[in-house]
Amino acid sequence: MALDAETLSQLLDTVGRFVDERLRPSEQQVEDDDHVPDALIEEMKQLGLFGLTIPEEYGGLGLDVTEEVQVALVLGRTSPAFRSVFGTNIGIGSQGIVIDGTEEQKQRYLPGMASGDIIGSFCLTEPDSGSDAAALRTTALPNGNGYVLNGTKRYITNAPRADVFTVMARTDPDTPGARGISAFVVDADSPGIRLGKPEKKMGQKGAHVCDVVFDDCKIPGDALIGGVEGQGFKTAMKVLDRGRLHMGAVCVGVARRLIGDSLAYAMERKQFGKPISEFQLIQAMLADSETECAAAEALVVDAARRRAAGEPVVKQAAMAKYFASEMVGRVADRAVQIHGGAGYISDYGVERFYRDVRLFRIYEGTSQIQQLIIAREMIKGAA
Ligand code: COS
Repeated sequence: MALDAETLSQLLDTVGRFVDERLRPSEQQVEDDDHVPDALIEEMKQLGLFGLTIPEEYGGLGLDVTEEVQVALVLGRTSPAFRSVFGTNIGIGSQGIVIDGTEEQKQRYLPGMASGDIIGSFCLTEPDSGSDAAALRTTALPNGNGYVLNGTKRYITNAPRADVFTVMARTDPDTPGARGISAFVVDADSPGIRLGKPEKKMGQKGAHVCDVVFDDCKIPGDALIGGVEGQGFKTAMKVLDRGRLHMGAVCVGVARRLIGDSLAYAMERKQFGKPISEFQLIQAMLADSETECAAAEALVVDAARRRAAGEPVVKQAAMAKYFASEMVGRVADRAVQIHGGAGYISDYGVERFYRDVRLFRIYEGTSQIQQLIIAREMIKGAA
């Protein structure tokens, strides 16, 4: 644990107040403008949200994964787009450097990421390689003392605002699959990098993704994460393991919000002369959501505790992300149903969450990839 119980409780209170008093009132505005106001981003910086998981010696709070999960549960109480502002800095955009970077790379990038002055982003997915991450085709071929990058990365979260990318690329085109892949930390202003235009998305308005195109982009040799070639796929997988626990916690947080909104609505809305919460068919939906949410939380918290204790949690992280993201999809669907016609109208915000949570079953590994990982770990364990 990085924090003592009292400090953690204060942090959770502070983040909770910020979520309830500053972020929730701006949800609809962010949806309408497709933009998170700069003033809120500044407050996120002041609160230290960009550095939650970055080690203290590099200016962050250095939360361990159990503490990170607690904060993510609180952040889930509002639109996921807010979390996305700093989500890559505390997750996939920084953890490659935290986990496998050289001391020089850590000193160069982590303090700026922790303060929010440097935005990090993670470039794994490509037009022809999503779930099959080891099939990526971007190359990083030797060039003098460095490398030259060529290829296209797709759906890259926060790329439009990024200052630095963690890029997985093939250093050895003759070695197919995972072994030929290396990870690099690449400054966004390097010559030869071009951004696509931000994609129009189903939900999570205010969070932006676009293509990142490398066209003879020359980078120095010390951009290689950890200074070792051929380790990039493993770096990406380790980053995703922690990221999946974080996402599981966010899903639980969002589900709690939707259950709270649904319960409040059901107790207030009257039909047939009484609040609809008194009807057993509504109660069944509330009860299913509450139970599934508690189960997901238990899974996430248990996986985080195991990881913090040093256990390998590849299977547990996949189970937590899989169950929690599917769970919040069902909870959001029931929330729309409980709200009835109002659930379909944007003023109530429920339809917005319904669209927002759809992504949780896709990014940082689809549900089908989580199933595959879980089963493979089971078979490996039994063999
Ligand atoms: N931690 C550390 N190392 C890992 C690992 C993990 N979680 N998962 C795999 N590895 C290692 C393996 O041990 C193996 O190493 P060796 O070659 O030394 O044995 C290597 O990485 C290759 O692993 P594997 O053979 O399992 O790779 P596969 O190509 O079969 O695929 C999956 C693995 C499907 C699990 C992977 O491609 C994946 O997670 N895909 C989804 C990608 C994703 O989440 N994308 C979302 C976009 S990024 S936001």
